[in-house]
Amino acid sequence: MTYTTPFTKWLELDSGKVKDPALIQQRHLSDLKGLFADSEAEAALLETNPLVYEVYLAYDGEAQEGQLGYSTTLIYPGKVGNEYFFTKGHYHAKADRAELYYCLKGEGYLLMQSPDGEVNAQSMSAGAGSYVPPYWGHRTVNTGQEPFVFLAVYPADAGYDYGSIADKGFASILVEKEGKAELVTNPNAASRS
Ligand code: S6P
Ligand code: ZN
Repeated sequence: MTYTTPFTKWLELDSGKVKDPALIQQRHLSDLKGLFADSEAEAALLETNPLVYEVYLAYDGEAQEGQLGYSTTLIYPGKVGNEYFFTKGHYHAKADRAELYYCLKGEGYLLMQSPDGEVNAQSMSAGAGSYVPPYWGHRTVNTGQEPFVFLAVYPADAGYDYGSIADKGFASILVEKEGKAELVTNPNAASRS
């Protein structure tokens, strides 16, 4: 038996970034193509192709059962049409793996969807510790004016299943209406299923 040596990674509270990350992943709008409801607004914004979010991986737990992975995600403020910037969203490849999100900065929502289509949206701001139960697909959405930053802690063998959300989207989306975030039915979700 070999034991993993304990360690500490620093999460910089001002920036939301991890010091000495194992990996930085950047997602521009082109990486999310087809996911926003307003395809004309999406095409127009693709000309400047803004950075939508970044993931700072602290540790991947070598994808081993029993280990934990953890990372921070920074979603920048912005919208495509009236729909707020979001992460791609995924189910876990090992679907029964749960996850914990802890908000460090900004404001947004953790949008979840069960395999039978039930939608749940948790409002998050600094201090919120929101739980993603086993089997629920999850996406985060920045509904504020500043970066929305959270720590994610998850079983290292959870993995990612992006396929069904990329194909069908979430049943609900978060849009700005009269200056406020509102959860509405995704006009494209039904036509894609
Ligand atoms: C991993 C966890 C997060 C996301 C990150 C980006 O299980 O849920 O670290 O990977 O927020 O989202 P996405 O949907 O692009 O992986
Ligand atoms: Zn996850």
